[in-house]
Amino acid sequence: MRVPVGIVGAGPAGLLLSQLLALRGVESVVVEIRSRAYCEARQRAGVLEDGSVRLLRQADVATRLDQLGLEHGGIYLQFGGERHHIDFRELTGGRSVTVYAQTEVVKDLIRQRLAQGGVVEFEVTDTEIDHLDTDQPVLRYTRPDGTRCELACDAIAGCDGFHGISRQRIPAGLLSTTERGYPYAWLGILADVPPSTDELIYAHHQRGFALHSLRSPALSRLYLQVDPDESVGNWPDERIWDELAHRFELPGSGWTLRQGPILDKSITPMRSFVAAPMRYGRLFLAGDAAHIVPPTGAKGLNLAIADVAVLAPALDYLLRGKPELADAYSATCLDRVWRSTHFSWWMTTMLHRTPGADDLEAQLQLAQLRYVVSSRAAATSLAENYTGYPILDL
Ligand code: RFL
Ligand code: PHB
Repeated sequence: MRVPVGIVGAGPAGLLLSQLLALRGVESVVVEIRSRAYCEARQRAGVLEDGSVRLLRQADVATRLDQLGLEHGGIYLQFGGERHHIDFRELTGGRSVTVYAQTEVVKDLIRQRLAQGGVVEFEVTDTEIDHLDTDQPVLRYTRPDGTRCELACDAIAGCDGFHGISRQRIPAGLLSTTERGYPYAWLGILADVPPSTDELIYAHHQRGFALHSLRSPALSRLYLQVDPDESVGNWPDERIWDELAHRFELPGSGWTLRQGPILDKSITPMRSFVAAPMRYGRLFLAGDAAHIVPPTGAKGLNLAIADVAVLAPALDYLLRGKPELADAYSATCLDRVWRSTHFSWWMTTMLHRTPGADDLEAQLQLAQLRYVVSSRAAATSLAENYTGYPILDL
């Protein structure tokens, strides 16, 4: 079978690429190793930049986002027993972010692709990509019923996340990778309790970082810094709530953390990773397949969306014999990727406790935090980075 674009992975990058291509009249097939239910339930990101929201609207997948997304005009930074508001709207001339779960973005995209006759093959096995140095790369996979399929493509998009197969297909000598692991992880919970805050709280604490986020007026999402080799089994619900309450405590303020049933619990390692170039012949990498940022700056999902906003027109033109945008794809994306990599590293190292670090480090973090909340220039820099950089219009 022939298809113009084969897409590996039905995460936000692969699904949105398929949708953006469809709007340009370019057909694609998305193949995914997991089930639809699994993809729609995997708890991950929650913060969309303005540019991401605009792009999802242009892609015709924002009806629920516009109904249920919660616009947020700032964050709190908490340290040394004080909580400070950073007002994004005021600092950036009106920019904000929207809290809307990645699970919902994925549900919206899957529903729209299938309703419009798009092909998304779930629960495939043995995905292979081949003939990448020709103009006719091949995507092979096995359907759940055992049928082996082979697609002759004009281009393949590797949107299969950090652990996927696509990046591995780029010859080692042609790919440079830059990586750092951090000596901590995040224990994340989804809790059936209304948020205890009107804006996200990023808290620096001697015992480690904590983040209070949310999913809806009725659901809270919270994170705790834990050791990288920590297991969920060591964290019964009561221990999690005690630790969260301690790290968010504001003596004398009357503020308390509401507690409720924990619906989901998981531990995420933290790393910065960039692979370059994001292209080899007719294979194009997008999203986590090419780069990972620690979640502290809320950039991973937004980067995946920004990549495919560049990739869709690049592929459309490439297929019509105009390779200029495809040739510029990697460099165009890497600019934003490195800016987000720096911002995420900066937020992460400013807010987390490094095990074994000396007192100088903690004092430097506090000095930086005091600077951010007292200097308009420093606060504006944080606000500008957090709310994001412009995304290409379709
Ligand atoms: P995904 O979502 O990992 O999707 C890749 C898909 O490819 C499939 N796959 C394969 N399919 C076929 N054949 C194979 N051989 C395959 N191998 C893998 C996988 O099953 C999967 O379905 O990557 P994508 O699309 O690039 O999207 C990236 C985002 O998921 C990620 O960057 C964000 O979730 C990161 N992130 C955050 N980003 C933000 O912008 N804002 C946030 O607030 C934010 N918070 C977070 C986060 C990530 C977290 N975790 C758990 C990593 C919070 C957390 C806790
Ligand atoms: C989330 O809501 O999951 C979230 C929010 C902000 C972050 C990371 C994750 O920096």
